[in-house]
Amino acid sequence: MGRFHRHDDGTAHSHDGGAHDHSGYATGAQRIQVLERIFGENDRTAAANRADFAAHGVHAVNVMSSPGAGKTTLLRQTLRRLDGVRVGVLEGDIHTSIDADRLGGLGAAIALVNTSNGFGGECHLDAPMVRSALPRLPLADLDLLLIENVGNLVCPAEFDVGEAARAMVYAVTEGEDKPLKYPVMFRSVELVLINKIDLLPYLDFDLDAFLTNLRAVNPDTRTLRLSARTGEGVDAWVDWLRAQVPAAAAA
Ligand SMILES: Nc1nc2c(ncn2[C@@H]2O[C@H](COP(=O)(O)OP(=O)(O)O)[C@@H](O)[C@H]2O)c(=O)[nH]1
Ligand SMILES: [Mg+2]
Repeated sequence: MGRFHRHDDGTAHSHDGGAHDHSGYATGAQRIQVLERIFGENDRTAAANRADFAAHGVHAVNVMSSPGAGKTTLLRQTLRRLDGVRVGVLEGDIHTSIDADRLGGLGAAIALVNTSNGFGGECHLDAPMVRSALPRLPLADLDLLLIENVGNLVCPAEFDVGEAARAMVYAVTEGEDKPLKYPVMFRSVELVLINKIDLLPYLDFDLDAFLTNLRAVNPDTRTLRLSARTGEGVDAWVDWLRAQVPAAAAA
């Protein structure tokens, strides 16, 4: 199902595009029915996930980015700082356990979802994949669930997995133009973590131009600047997380 994409207007298309369609669905009407079924199933399962998170008092945050922007590095820094908060990590990875292994030993319950296991090597997590991992997480004993999505600036934005909030990591090495090129992703998040600021002296990244592009597609999103490498600015992100977990904030 990763081939299909939903647009903001509710329509959808496949990766292949109209000219070379290998989907096997001959007519537009038949195709739209299939897409409606796929997204309908996803949204129903997302609602079930959301209900389970709420029932257990778990605040779920979907963390997205392109590959290599620094999600796992930031989550390592985050887990070290979240004392007093009972944290779980749902690690989405196409094939390996590399990231799940990197996050071990820091006090968080971790559940790995390989999207290639029976899911076809998907470029994103969807709600059924997240649901499949819930039995492996001690939801009753968690305050916060950090979901590391598969690295991709397109597909993850289009699948509700039942999260309460969405954040994305954006590395300054990715240039200023990506909000304009991938508006669905940038529009879908309430927080953009501008990462790798330790590299700014070596780059020609124009932060003001990036922020202008970001505002053009999402005027409401918050931004924080940080370096998951040096730890600079990470506390503000951790404060943002704590503020969303009332029990932990009070502790
Ligand atoms: N210089 C620098 N490198 C970083 C920073 N954050 C992550 N990296 C590096 O970027 C690469 C990809 O990071 P990773 O956390 O695996 O990204 P992910 O694919 O989004 O999970 C690794 O080599 C990290 O060490 C940062 O703030 N500054
Ligand atoms: Mg990672």
